[in-house]
Amino acid sequence: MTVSFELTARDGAARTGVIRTTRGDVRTPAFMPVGTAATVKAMMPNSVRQTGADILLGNTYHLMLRPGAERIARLGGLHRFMNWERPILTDSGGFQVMSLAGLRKLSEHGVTFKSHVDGSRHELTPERSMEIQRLLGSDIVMCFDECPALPASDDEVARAMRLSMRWAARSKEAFGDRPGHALFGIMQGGVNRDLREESAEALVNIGFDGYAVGGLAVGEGQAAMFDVLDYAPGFLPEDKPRYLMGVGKPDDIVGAVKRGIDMMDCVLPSRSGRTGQVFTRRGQINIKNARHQDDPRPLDEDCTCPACRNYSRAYLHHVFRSQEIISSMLLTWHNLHYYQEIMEAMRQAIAEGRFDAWEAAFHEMRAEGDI
Ligand code: PRF
Ligand code: ZN
Repeated sequence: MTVSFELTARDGAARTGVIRTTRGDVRTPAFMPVGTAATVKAMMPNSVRQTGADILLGNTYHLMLRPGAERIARLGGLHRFMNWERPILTDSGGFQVMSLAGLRKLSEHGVTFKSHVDGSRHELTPERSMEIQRLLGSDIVMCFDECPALPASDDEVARAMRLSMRWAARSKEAFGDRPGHALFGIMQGGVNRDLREESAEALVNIGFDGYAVGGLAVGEGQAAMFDVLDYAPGFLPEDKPRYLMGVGKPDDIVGAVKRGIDMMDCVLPSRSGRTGQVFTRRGQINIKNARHQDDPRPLDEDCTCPACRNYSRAYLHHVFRSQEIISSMLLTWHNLHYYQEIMEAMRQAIAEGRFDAWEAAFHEMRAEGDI
């Protein structure tokens, strides 16, 4: 069996459908919680599933450094290692090397770098990234690419994009033929329309099971990102999933889906859960704020997550201030639950042809303030 994608409805540029994998279906548009170090921090896997997640994201970079891809393979692969039997998509490592590792050296061959864990030296190439993602047992493998931080000159963005396209060809060659596993290409090209088009054409010529829009949410701002998303998804095949990497806030996600994106991932709901930032239908709450200390209300009256069903803002404020572990657990659960609720609402709205009305209500609810 192969990985397949079935589109079931469209509404404007927005789409809904399902990616079928040997480990289960992924309903799109999909939000993928981030499980960088073989755990979605502060959450048990069955709890992540209860929030409505169909698929998790794992990271080549972190897992190759600790505990090591060969070790995970010996222990039965990443799914078994972390006790998540559903689909896993793994990022290829280049982006994390550029944002986390020390002393990097980039060449045509790949990138050498110093581990942020213990300072040891490592190399990642398209070939080694494919090997690591195979050892992990990833269901959706990402090409090895280079993502420049913005702002960058057109020359720099073009150089990184063309290198990424040569690496995409090497990734495909090294990936080989692996029934049941998918390989996604990654478009680069910054905020330059011509470069985005050139990148899409190069990827489509190589041929992938899905296509990511990389190189966004790296400092350009939401307006510039939406400008790119107004045309970039249109350069990609209609019948393959489109994945916007590393995005974003709730309104980024809604704007991306409106423009034809099918999948996203972001650390924001889980990381914010640990820093006391809470996302709700009515906007953001910082639970650390003293105004919550006597508040008997839940975070969101209508939310059905355990944090909202069982606890007051006063309690959540108290355990956050006391640095109790349950604070991270409850706030992460709420944030992931809220993100998945947005995804489900969008899937239904698209299926019923009322995405614009849903989007207007989404923005109106947040504009009312007073949360
Ligand atoms: N490439 C890869 N991973 C990524 C990105 C990218 O461009 C981004 C950009 N937002 C996040 N994660 N491989
Ligand atoms: Zn909640």
